[in-house]
Amino acid sequence: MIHSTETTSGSATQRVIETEYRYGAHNYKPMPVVLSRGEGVYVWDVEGKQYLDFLSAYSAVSQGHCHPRIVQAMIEQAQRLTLTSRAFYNDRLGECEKYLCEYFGYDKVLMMNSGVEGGETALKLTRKWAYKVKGIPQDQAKTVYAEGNFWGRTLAAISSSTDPSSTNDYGPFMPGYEIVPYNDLNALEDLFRKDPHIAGYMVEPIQGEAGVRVPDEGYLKGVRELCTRYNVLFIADEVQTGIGRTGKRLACDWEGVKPDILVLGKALSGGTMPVSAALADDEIMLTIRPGEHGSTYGGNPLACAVTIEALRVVEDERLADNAQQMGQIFRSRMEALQQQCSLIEQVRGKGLLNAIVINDTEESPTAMQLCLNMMEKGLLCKPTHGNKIRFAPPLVINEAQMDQACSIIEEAFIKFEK
Ligand code: IF1
Repeated sequence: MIHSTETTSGSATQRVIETEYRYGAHNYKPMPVVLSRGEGVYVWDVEGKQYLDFLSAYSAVSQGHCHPRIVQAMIEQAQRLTLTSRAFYNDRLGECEKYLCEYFGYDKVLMMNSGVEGGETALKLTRKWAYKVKGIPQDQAKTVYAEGNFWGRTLAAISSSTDPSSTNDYGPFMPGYEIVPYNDLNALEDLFRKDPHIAGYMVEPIQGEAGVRVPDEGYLKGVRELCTRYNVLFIADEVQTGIGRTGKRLACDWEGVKPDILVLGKALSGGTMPVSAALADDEIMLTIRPGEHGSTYGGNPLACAVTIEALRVVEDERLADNAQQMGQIFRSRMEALQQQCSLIEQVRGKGLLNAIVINDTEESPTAMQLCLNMMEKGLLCKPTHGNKIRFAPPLVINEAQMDQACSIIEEAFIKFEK
């Protein structure tokens, strides 16, 4: 039932956990900490204890908690106009669309809210394009996904999932899907060659949920080449990897490739509200005409104001470069730790999207025990798939903070090893 550890015996924490447990659906099992404030890389719990946040709300809070410039943009816009729907124009959307298109290098953008809606938009665009441009017969279009993919929780998204905990008892699923092993260009080409009805391949440049799986160098370039050769759309899900997280503006920039459809979310709003976007050039984007797709909140003026400021912060504070540098420090410290710690099977990641794979089964409680221990020492993270721990702090982290974090992680591993 409810986790109880030394750190949660405090009554404020326990009360909140019990209320959630009583009144909230049990669709999550959070770490036993109740947060009430955040600033930069730090968060504080209801008991007043300070932590380094090494999850960043699954990479959404890249600009740091409550970034003053983003919060200010949010307040100013909130006092002026928050929502018009798309029945009317608002005076912020066009400006934000222009900024996004110029920033990422596409003709057009379609703004939505959650990341999964960005992915859904990409998929709908792909199907429209399949029928109107590629000439696939009606209802025959197929889309391909990588094994271990994660793009959200809707039925369209889980229909591509290979993780039973996402799909169990949710069927029937979306037709027209194919699964291909990740990081396997030959398998992808076999699929493309066999099936002329394939319209798109949606892929994460680094698989987040799968435990930060980094493909071989050249994979994204290979995907780009195959997609071009077989006239298949390359859809990059950069909801988690985008906007500086991996040390470049986009993870695709590491291999200098441009996807046909780019999906963004999470850090697009600096963790203040759900904002997502699908970007593409006209040949693709203009296949959707008025009335054929949308959302009440998509492209709302509040989201637009926040998005522009969130991206400006990434530029002005050179957060991608910082992610690259801090990530290098992190991985070299953890690789050194691995030398003296048989518990660590692998250290992997790029920029500030990293994971440690524990040398144990997925059922083992080791990773959770390590995370609880780090939590006690003032660092927050969470296991994924049982034996992997993801480390993804806000990109604003500085060297002293990274040093402190690495020390906490090292202590936890060394203590456990003994
Ligand atoms: C949950 C993990 C991360 C994503 C990619 C789209 C979406 C996500 C690459 C959808 C969302 C989340 C959602 C969150 C847990 C989480 C996650 F733990 F599953 F593995 F980040 F790594 N594409 N990722 O990672 O975005 O609709 O949620 O805004 O509990 O579902 P969303």
